[in-house]
Amino acid sequence: MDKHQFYRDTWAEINLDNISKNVKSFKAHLPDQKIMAVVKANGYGHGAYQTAVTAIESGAEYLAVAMLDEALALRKQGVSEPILVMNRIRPEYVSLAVQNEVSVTVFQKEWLIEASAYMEKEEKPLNIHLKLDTGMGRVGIIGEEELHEAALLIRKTPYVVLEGVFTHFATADEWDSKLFEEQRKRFINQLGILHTLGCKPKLIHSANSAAALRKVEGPFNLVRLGISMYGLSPSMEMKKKLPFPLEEAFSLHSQLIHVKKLAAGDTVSYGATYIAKEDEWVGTLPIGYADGWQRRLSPGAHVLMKGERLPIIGRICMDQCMVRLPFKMDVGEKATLIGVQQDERIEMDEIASLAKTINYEIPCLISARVPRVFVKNGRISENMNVILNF
Ligand code: PMH
Repeated sequence: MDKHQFYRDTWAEINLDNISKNVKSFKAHLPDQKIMAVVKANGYGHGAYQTAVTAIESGAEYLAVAMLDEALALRKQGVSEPILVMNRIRPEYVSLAVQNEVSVTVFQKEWLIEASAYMEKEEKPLNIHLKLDTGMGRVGIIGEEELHEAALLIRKTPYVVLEGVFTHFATADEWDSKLFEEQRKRFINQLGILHTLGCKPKLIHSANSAAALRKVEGPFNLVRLGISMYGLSPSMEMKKKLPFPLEEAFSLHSQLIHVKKLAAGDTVSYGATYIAKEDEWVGTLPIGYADGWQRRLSPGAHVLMKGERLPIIGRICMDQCMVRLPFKMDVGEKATLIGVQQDERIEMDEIASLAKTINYEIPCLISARVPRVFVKNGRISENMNVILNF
């Protein structure tokens, strides 16, 4: 059995050509910056490996993930470019990072002390990126004293190379944010302190997609691109001010598995919340909340079939949901839940708004049950089916 094959009638299509276009657009927008492709959380649901390879082919030079497991998975699949783990790894796993040439994020002096106990026998250096908290309030070195201590410790810890220093913005996607400007200034100030302490990292980075789109100013030489590499705007506010078009890479599709005619008074799904007013054609799609097609999307969400917008009716079940059809359609008819059919489009932002969340969350939540079909150079290049990937 081919582990990449899939047998269900629901799939996500990942257009790698669009990811490539987006990376190239950023490269043209910021010719002096290196690009770090953020492929954590399975590439925001788009497939970490395929996205990473495409981003690298299109001009990115670095990769970033949230945790060591994600970095090791990429190494196992043969990715050899530099990878940064942006969250804390346990000090005892430091040799795994070294052996696999994975850079790690440091924001605690205790971590350096503990980790150094595991490093003495290592042949290769440990590359670290020092994370400074300038206002995100998540992780990072805060204040001058902590910064001094960390810098001195880094300098005297053997086998440690300060490859990078970075911070993360909390409000880069809000056009008039004061905090964004304050964070930028604090970071530049802290970089000055590090410099006087003799710390001169190769990479200095602060920008996420939003900051990269609006071109944050400073002595930075790398941007960490996540959401907009996938063709999505970091916020609705930024969407109106994009310096170049972004091409959405993720689309979601299914096919009718059943079609029936209801009579007035017949009901649909759990709770019988939908009641037919007249004779109506209804189709069943094999996608539900266990696939990340959230229950709260109905009522409200539509699907595209034969280029028309049709409403999902009744409650979304675990594996199925129902669509009101304008006329009888055949089992096997394609439905697009996110994406384009003819002149109609359902954007990720529409689904995010119905789910009362941000676009980031929607592809991340489309679960491993939904196979990914990758399109590269205009044709299907491969499939990913995690369920059969034993
Ligand atoms: N850098 C760090 C440290 C991040 O946490 C993220 C995204 C990015 C870069 C990329 O940001 P972008 O996708 O806006 O370009 N992290 C998250 C997060 O933790 N929750 O949502 C996005």
